[in-house]
Amino acid sequence: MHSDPYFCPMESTLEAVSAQDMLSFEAFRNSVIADYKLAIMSREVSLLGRREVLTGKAKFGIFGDGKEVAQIALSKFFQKGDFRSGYYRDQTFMFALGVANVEDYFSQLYSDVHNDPFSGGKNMNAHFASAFVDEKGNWNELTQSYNVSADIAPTAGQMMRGLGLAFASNCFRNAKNKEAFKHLSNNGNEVCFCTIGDASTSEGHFWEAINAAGVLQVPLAVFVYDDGYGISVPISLQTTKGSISEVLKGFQKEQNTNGIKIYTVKGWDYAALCETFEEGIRYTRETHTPVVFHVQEITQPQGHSTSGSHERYKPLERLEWERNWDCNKQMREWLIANELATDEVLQEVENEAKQLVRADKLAAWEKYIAPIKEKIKEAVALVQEGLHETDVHIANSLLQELVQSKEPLKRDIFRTVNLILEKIPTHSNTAAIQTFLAKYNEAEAPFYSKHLYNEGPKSALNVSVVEAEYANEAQTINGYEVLNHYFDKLFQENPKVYAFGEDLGGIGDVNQGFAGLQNKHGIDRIFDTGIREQSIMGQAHGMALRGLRPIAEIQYLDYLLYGLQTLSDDIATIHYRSNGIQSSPVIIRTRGHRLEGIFHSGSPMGVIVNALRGMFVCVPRNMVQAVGMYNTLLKGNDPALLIECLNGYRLKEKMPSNITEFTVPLGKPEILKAGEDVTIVSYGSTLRIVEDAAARLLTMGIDCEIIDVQTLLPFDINHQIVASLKKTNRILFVDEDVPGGASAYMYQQVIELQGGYRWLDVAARTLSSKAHRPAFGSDGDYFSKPNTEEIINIVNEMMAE
Ligand SMILES: Cc1ncc(C[n+]2csc(CCOP(=O)(O)OP(=O)(O)O)c2C)c(N)n1
Ligand SMILES: [Mg+2]
Repeated sequence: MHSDPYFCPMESTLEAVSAQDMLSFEAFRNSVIADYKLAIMSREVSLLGRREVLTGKAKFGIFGDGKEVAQIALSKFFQKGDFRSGYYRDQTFMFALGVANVEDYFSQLYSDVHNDPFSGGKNMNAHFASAFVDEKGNWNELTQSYNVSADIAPTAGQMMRGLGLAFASNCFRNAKNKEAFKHLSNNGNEVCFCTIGDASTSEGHFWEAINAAGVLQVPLAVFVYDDGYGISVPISLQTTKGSISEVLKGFQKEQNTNGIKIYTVKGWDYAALCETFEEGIRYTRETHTPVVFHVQEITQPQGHSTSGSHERYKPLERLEWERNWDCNKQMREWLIANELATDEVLQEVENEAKQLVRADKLAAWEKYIAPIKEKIKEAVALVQEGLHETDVHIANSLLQELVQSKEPLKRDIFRTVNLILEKIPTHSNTAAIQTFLAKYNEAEAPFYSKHLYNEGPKSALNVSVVEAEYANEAQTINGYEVLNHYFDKLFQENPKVYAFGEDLGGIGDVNQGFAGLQNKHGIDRIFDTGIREQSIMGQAHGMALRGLRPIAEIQYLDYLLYGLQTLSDDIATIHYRSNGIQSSPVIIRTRGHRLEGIFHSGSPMGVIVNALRGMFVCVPRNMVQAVGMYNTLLKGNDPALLIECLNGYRLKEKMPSNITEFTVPLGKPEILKAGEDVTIVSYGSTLRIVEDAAARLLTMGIDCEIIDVQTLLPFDINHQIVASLKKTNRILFVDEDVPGGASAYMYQQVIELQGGYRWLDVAARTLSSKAHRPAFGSDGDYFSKPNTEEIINIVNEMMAE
């Protein structure tokens, strides 16, 4: 043990004490006092953190005060290999595990891109993450670490991911080839700890996840910190009967039923918390029955965040009650009452804890500010060098503010120095100053944008192209049969691949891509889910974070909106917001574009490309192209959405012989028909309309070049489309999204980004669906979506212009 008996290593206190020591009263006492010290340290972090924001050193702060004791207790039962999917109140939990220390905490509060280990300055404070992948994108030995999935701010979003992280334990426990997963799991014994505030249980996410967990029977431990408020709105307006454990009672597991186990415990009662969590966590670890701990009577001494004060909405009696039932105060009284420590000892512990926090906070600030101050010195020297006497006053008055600022930002340097150059255009050192600014920008700007996608060996963009091969006697079969053969072979070859969704297991999906494959490859790998798109996304996300390769279905593209929050806020941002230390290579498989009816023919591609930056969006025109894209995606670490054409499953295609090997590169359009007069750019099902129109236009003497973009994210990386435009000088973008949707996106990419405007002889045009959802029936389709005649008319207009 450490020489300081109350040493609190930011590590689980139980581990610091040997099993034998634990038996001794002394060791027990020291461990409890170390816990108290950690509670005090964490409280001091909250107090000082708030002050840093109020004095201008940080932009915003949200803290875990009032939740210290509960988190110390729960951290004792968090083992190596376990996962956390939590929210912004968990600092004490993170300190107790050693995933965070005080210095790290403040580095994130200062949005220090160079020293925030959780997000590289991208995420708000108290949004934690631990490394799941190494720099090359390989999964770490997750059985050896405390695993913290990167936090998000949207309330209850963590429930979806938590469900998936827990579900992965089931996959590992049921896996036939355990050897393949040895570094990822210890026989599925890992519990996912999911923390949430009382008010956030009002979200649909909470209920969807709880229901799914009860059905699936996963090792999910949900901790509801009940402080009676969601910002200012009291629990009476949030939760039926004002109690989450009361209303959850119908989910309670009974003999011979599935369900969840529910515990209640007071957030200030250290001994009861330890006892309750020990029992519940052991139970879920062993049985995979989910547990919910309703942690009641929690307080929030500083109010919700730095954005407001709780005196505005909490009644005086509540404020008084919170002061008395503060968990740290209660723990202190409990220590004294049980003769575990005297007042003097605790005072000493408290003083020391506070000093440690202050020193670490200062160290984080110095680390953050010193390089900025260095840059200010450099800038000042460059400005003053060769400064004409008449300009001294103006330069100095601008520099003064920068030099005197206690909390200068990088942007202040750019602003001040640029202002000086604007005001002193004849400055003799202008060139050197501009070089300084450019270099500084070049050095710093990438930190704010990097890691949106994998860039190294696990980038799908670096996957080498393997052409599809066809045997002489290659069969021509239905599109869905191509997929079926493919998935069959894929599941034989790759034990990490799982597939699931509504109607995917028993009947093999609504279009038979998986028909017969559950029987062949097992119900553990190919299975049905309830109708719950959001948590299907979360289920896939958690599995992927733990090193599996899920293919999760959204039955029809129209229903992607139900899963969009998890996709957009969580999956698409995970690599970016964790600064590259976590990856979620989910493949979301869906089918869409034109078929029949308002809710089965949608193609909201503009919504998708705008919401899913950080994912790839693949729009293959047929099933062979789809297979090639699946192969490419499975070699990379980024998440992707792949939309199969609903009306393509019964079209005939030739089946490649190297079905699990050939790849279709992402971001590389394909010219489907060469032509001289006009370039038509499209994707997916609409291409068949475009091809029809082009054939008729050819008989009129107009030769169209048809380009399939193949993927919308990424889009035409090598600028092949502008090369076509250089030849034809006319361009039309066609899709079946609303006007100004993905057609406008393609237009922007080619006309602006690729500089296509320089090659236009006539105005570039877009043709999309009407602004409304598609009306029912084939005529509904004809009059709602772009049709052959419209394309012919537009091209004729363009040729006549
Ligand atoms: C989807 C969403 N809506 C609103 C917010 C703004 N917001 C942040 S925290 C919060 C209250 C959460 O209360 P509770 O779940 O009880 O957690 P507590 O902060 O009390 O610990 C709200 C409304 C958000 N972050 N996400
Ligand atoms: Mg609350």
